[in-house]
Amino acid sequence: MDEVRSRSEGTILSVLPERAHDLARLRVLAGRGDWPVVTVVGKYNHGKSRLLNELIGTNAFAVADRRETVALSAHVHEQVRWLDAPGLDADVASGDDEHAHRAVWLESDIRLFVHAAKEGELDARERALLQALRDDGERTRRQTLFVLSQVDQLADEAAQRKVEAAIEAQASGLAWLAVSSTRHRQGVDGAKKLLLEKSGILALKTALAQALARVPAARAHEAALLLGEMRGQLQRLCAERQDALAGLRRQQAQQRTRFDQDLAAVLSQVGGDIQTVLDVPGPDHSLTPDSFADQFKMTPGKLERNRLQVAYSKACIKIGAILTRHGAMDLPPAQQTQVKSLDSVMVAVMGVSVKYRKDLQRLFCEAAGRAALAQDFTRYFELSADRQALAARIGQARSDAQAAERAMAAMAVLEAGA
Ligand SMILES: Nc1nc2c(ncn2[C@@H]2O[C@H](COP(=O)(O)OP(=O)(O)OP(=O)(O)O)[C@@H](O)[C@H]2O)c(=O)[nH]1
Ligand SMILES: [Mg+2]
Repeated sequence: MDEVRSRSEGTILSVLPERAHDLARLRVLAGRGDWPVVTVVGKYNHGKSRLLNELIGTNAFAVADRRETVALSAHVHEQVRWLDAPGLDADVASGDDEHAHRAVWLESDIRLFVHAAKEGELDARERALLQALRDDGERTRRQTLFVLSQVDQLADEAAQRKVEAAIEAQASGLAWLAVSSTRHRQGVDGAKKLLLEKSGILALKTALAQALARVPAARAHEAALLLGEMRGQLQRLCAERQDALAGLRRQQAQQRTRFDQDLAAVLSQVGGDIQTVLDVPGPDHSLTPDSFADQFKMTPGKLERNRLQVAYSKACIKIGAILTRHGAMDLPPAQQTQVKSLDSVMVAVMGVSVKYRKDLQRLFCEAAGRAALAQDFTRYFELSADRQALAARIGQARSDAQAAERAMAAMAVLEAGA
């Protein structure tokens, strides 16, 4: 099943590359049996790891007075997967932010946004991230709890109110939970109820329990949302690509119809013209060969051959005009020769030699001759650069449309596994 899913993801990804993250998230969501995931997010040294330790009651995560957490570490406790993530900022090259990003955006159901009270206001980066998380919450129903940490480091309650007011001004309507891990630890160790309460950890646990209860519904909502968005996007894409393909095919057919009509018209016209030239009474002098003595004289034979040559040239010019109009004058590259003047479709089809009456008759005035000409010219028309380019575009459009259809079919696999 997993292999089928991977293949389906790849098929969709090839068409919707911008959905890579959503596909990865859907894969996480499809791990139905998995515990809800709670992660921490915030700047380094703001007390994230220690907060998690207090929440689960063991020192599962490393705590230090310096940049400590550098990779993701997870600990399952009471049917929740707690995920410790590195702090944001500092060393961009280290890849810590990538871990944090993965925890926040890919793995977690609930985010604890941790900000140390002694730092005062949120900095620009924290504000942007908090806003992104709140926006995401609106959309996906993934929850973020804002935790003001290390409040014991402030002088008094008034100082705490001041910080809270400053943050409230930065992020209106934000609900926060003020906590002190230190107080909580002291409260637990000394069994001091008042300190425990003042630590804010109990209130945070209560808020977390409520948030955890909402996770199954939130996950269902998020999966349906992402799948629905992708299906809609693919539906539009399939329709667009089918339209594009149909449009190109229509263009191809219209071009061909116009060419066929123009060619049939010109062949019938030149057939008539030539028939008139051939329909002169009397002997066919064109067949009388000239003697050496006639070299510089105008003979009936020469006159007749000239007349035929002119009629033939006129026919070629008329046909040539149609070929030019339809972009079919030049030979396909494979057929081109050293002699550029011979590299034309006219020459390839008609040849260079002067025609005699019977040749002209056969070529232009008999149905079979005209059909043969039409067939030859049409073949070169289809081989012309523009027609070949259009055929290539149609091939590409067809495979694009097929890729979108395949992605649509692959959606069903993901939907079945959601
Ligand atoms: N006074 C006081 N100090 C705290 C509190 N919480 C954490 N600290 C201290 O702050 C320092 C940093 O704590 P960590 O939990 O390691 O901080 P972090 O946010 O995980 O840091 P990184 O992993 O580097 O991102 C440690 O020395 C902690 O003991 C608190 O509530 N009060
Ligand atoms: Mg840490």
